[in-house]
Amino acid sequence: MLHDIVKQFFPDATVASIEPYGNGHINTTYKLALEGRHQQYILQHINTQVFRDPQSIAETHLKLQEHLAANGQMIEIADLIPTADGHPLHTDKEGAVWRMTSFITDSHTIEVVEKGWQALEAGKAFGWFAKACSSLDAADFPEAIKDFHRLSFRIGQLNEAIAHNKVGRYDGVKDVIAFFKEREGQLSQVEAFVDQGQIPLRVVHNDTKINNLLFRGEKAVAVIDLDTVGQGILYFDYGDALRTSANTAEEDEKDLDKVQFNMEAFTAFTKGYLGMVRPILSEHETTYFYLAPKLMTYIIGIRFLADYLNGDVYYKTKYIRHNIDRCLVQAKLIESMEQHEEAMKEIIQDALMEVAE
Ligand code: ADP
Ligand code: GN1
Ligand code: MG
Repeated sequence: MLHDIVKQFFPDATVASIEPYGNGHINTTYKLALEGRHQQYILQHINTQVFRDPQSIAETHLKLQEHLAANGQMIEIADLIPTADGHPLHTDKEGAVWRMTSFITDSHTIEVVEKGWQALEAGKAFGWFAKACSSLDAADFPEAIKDFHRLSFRIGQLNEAIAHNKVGRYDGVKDVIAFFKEREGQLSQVEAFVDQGQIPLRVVHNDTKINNLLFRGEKAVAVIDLDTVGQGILYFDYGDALRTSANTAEEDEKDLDKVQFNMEAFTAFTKGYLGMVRPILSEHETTYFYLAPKLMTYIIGIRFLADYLNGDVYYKTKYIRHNIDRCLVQAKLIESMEQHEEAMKEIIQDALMEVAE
């Protein structure tokens, strides 16, 4: 079956190997090797429950490819490989949608940042991506998923999940819900600030977790998982990247004692990121940078919680409590960030001064 899909893209090639690959939570990903070719490929079954308009994400990919190639490309993105008859995606007889991209040669992902250089490289790479996209018009890049990082929308989804209590898990997570409810007010300020137009809408990545970045040796070389690229604000990318890059443990670590917000990684990432984006920042845009990691960790935390309450219908899970384990890690990270809030503000200020000098 997978071989038939490959034929749509490479009719004359013979498959040498095709294996499930990576740790994505949304699409189904395979690494593909063809006989007689050094170049390898990534074949993905697109999750069309999540991405309702796959053609538009393919168009975004092609627009980005063109734009970044014209921007002295420091960081790569994978090439979208069309089908043999020239379509950017293949839809099979069952209606499943498939995408082929080039495998970034000799690359690997990191799940947990263990060294300062990894965080610095990640900051520079995502910062470069933001800067390179800053000349694009956000109006040409609608969100792939509406209100993807809108806090009030995500809170609404959580409230619905609580009200329906579809699979009877509510009683077991009342304390976790209370933890998130206590913090709603403070974080809502950021959304109001955005709605008042105080900070610009840009073209951003919208899913900058650390395993959406590829390393080769000690260099970050490619930004991947471009499905969510579209309108958003820099806080989304800076915050979501730190949620994972400055977590001392895995996103689903069961031993919460191992989960801390890693200030060394935070500092290195911040220097790398702000060093890149400083020239494009507008007057008010720096105001809430320090809250961005907490905002994004909160948003993803309540999305895991809502999915747990809904019976695990959105994220891929490996066992029954997987989503709640992920959620508890986000809560622990938020507590740890709160302890470091003043230091985070100072480090951001210092990084901004450093690059301004
Ligand atoms: P998902 O949306 O499910 O997260 P991704 O596009 O992030 O899917 O792909 C899942 C994983 O596959 C990535 O974390 C990475 O390990 C690997 N991967 C994806 N695209 C490439 C690529 N072009 N080159 C090398 N590895 C890739
Ligand atoms: C999903 O696709 P992936 O695994 O890189 C999700 C992100 C979440 C992340 C949490 C389209 O990212 O928003 O932050 O899981 N992507 C989508 O790990 O929902
Ligand atoms: Mg991914």
